[in-house]
Amino acid sequence: MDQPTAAPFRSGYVAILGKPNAGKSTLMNAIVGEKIAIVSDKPQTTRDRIAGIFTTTEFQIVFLDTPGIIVPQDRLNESLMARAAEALEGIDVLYHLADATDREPPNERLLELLRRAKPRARFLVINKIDRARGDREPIPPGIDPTRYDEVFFVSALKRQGLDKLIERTTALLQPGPMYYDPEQLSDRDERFLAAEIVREKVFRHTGAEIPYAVYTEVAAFEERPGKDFISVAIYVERDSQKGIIIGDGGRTLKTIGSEARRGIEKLTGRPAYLELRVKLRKNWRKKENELANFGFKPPPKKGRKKS
Ligand SMILES: Nc1nc2c(ncn2[C@@H]2O[C@H](COP(=O)(O)OP(=O)(O)OP(=O)(O)O)[C@@H](O)[C@H]2O)c(=O)[nH]1
Ligand SMILES: [Mg+2]
Repeated sequence: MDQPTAAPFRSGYVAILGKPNAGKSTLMNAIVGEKIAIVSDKPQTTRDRIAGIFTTTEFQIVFLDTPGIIVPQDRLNESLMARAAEALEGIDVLYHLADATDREPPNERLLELLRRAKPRARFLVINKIDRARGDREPIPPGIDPTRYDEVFFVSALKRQGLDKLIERTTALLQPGPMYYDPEQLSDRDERFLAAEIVREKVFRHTGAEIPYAVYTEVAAFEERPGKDFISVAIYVERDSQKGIIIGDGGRTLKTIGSEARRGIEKLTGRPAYLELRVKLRKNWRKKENELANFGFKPPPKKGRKKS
């Protein structure tokens, strides 16, 4: 029987916001203890708001990983910034994640979002301290630590400083419901995550503009006895990009495929057969209807009053 004195269950939302490549997805994965969000050494890897869920018997924290904030130059990026902004609504704690080795101040759009967010607490989380030089303060220029409720120095990669960060976050949670099943680690399903895993391998095995020209989508995901059958379409915007992804004698695509299959099997815990098809969607990043087909909504119009 429950002890009458037991503390109530507590829960809350934490958004992780910062520049591209700061390590937001790495941090979320490290806390949740599972690879939820894809990670790469190239900026602008994350394209969506993705929840990672951390549950114990006493509390549940829903972490929201977001696309890295830039001053957008095209429609796709406008849409990504809108997705990041949406993640800030109704949050309890905001982590501003900054890279200890960054020598540039935050950009205008990041400052604007930091101003606009109304969390109950703001944490400045300085990441990659494993790479910071000992002879200088590892806080990037243009960031004033006194504007935050607390400051943390962590390494998401080496899992340093995370216990204290979680402890302080937990202390701020209020009594609340269990939003997700305790076994659930993400708000995204296996289909979404499988397409993301393929995109991560494209990021890893191609260079220059190719990663940004790619969109991946699951065409089939069938749980079969013995082996799941999964088919993923890799869309590119120019015909020449097809050849680069396929590679000499199909070598690049083969590597992408076998690494992605292993990643998907790790995620689902079931053996899988993975089929990849490279397809052309001419200039999809420049076309409003193609962007909409891929789920990238136009950003909300500015200056319009809410009815
Ligand atoms: N040395 C070091 N590298 C890190 C650390 N955290 C992340 N990285 C690396 O930084 C790169 C970017 O990591 P991501 O987690 O993809 O960064 P992100 O902020 O999610 O990037 P976007 O999704 O593009 O906004 C990857 O190569 C990571 O391995 C850290 O604590 N130390
Ligand atoms: Mg990311």
